[in-house]
Amino acid sequence: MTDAMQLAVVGHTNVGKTSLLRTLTRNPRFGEVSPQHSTTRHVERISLGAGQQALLNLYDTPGLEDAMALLAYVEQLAASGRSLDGPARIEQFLTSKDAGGRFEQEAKVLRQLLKSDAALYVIDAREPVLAKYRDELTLLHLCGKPLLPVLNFTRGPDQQTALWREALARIGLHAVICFDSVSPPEDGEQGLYDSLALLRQDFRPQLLHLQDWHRQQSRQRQQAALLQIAELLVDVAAARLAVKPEQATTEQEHLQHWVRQREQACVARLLGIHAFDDSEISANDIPLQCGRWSTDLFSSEALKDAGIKLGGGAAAGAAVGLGVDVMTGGLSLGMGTLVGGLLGGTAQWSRSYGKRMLNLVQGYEELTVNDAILWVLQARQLHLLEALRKRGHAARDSIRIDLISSGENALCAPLKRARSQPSWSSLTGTSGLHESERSACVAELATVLLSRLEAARH
Ligand SMILES: Nc1nc2c(ncn2[C@@H]2O[C@H](COP(=O)(O)OP(=O)(O)OP(=O)(O)O)[C@@H](O)[C@H]2O)c(=O)[nH]1
Ligand SMILES: [Mg+2]
Repeated sequence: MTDAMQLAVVGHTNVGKTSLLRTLTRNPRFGEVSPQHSTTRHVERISLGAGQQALLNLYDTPGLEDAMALLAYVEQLAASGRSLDGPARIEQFLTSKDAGGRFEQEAKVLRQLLKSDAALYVIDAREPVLAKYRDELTLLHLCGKPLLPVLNFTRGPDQQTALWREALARIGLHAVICFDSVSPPEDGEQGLYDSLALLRQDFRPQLLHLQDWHRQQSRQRQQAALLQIAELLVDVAAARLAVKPEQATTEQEHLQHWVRQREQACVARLLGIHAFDDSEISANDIPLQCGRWSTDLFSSEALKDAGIKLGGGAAAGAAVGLGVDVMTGGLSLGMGTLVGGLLGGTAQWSRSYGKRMLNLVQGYEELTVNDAILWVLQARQLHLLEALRKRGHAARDSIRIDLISSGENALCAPLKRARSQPSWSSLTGTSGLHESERSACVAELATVLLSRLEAARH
């Protein structure tokens, strides 16, 4: 078994060290994050690895506050004795009285760095390159460990990335990573591990392994999420309630309520798959509120958000607040077809349609969820999936979703198939929930959804 790489995360106070660790480990509950200075008071470890094997141990450290004073102190200690190299000077400081006193926080950082294989030096890229940061870097350099500067807060308008790159290059730090912990770049982790592997070739196998593991995890998350969305859509497309005309209004509300809850369950599962906690999202406004959509599914806003034009047909029906199609024997199918069907259908045909035909003949109406609503559900869930994929686990604001037109509004083949299988819906049937044709339909739909996602990404 190979040894895990030990990586310290260091830097000035309040630059986002703990936030970076939350994003790198996809753990929104790691450590404490706040806008106050000196939030992290102790070194804390968190590991990344494939299965049981830790490949990378990351160490969160307290923020450096007064590097200027500490550097002067270290220089003064060195001047009073024999000449020592950098790490020996830091060791000398760590055994001094002040390492347990006024420089206690700084001592924790330097002690951890001496024990580590390398460090990420986190920078708030909105800050100018001040003397205090140069002193921090001089002190950290004394430990003799490779430093990889990570520019955080790079998504804002007032960042000084170019100035930082220039200043870092002047002290020999040429490999610099831009990694905003709230909106990390696509493949940001891969770039970070590539740079670390250049700084520490001896840990290259662990870092390559970690990259593979990350890619695999990301594929698994996507597949699990697409299957959840496909389950939702099949469940809703297949739902079919047979009601007496006088119960139609109440049952319509019942159907809408069930669909809303079913959508919420899918949102919760997508958040879970991506390790986001819905209580963490309580500060959200638009469009997710406390993990719930703020726009009602059965509203014209939801249709517009999903890029559905409010023309005629299904979309217009959904827009006036129904979202439910009502089918009656006389309206949707000729009586002759119905009766002929009942008499002459095959066993398979009778199972799918026989009961429905009987319902219609016996004066029942059938309620189904409108095509436009299915389309809104699909668009909302796919957009949510994309937003979650790009969201850092340090993010504390609302989940923002860029709703774009989803192209054609026609139902794909697996959904059309689900339409005629009421027993596939958890609302109206239980008998068909575990049928292999249903599972095949869900899997096929997940593949269609993946191709739609990939087309939208390009
Ligand atoms: N917008 C934005 N905010 C961030 C980012 N990174 C951190 N923050 C915020 O900055 C503040 C400080 O973040 P922390 O992660 O606590 O910083 P730290 O470096 O660990 O701070 P100390 O432990 O006090 O040294 C928090 O309010 C974070 O939410 C970022 O990339 N973008
Ligand atoms: Mg911290």
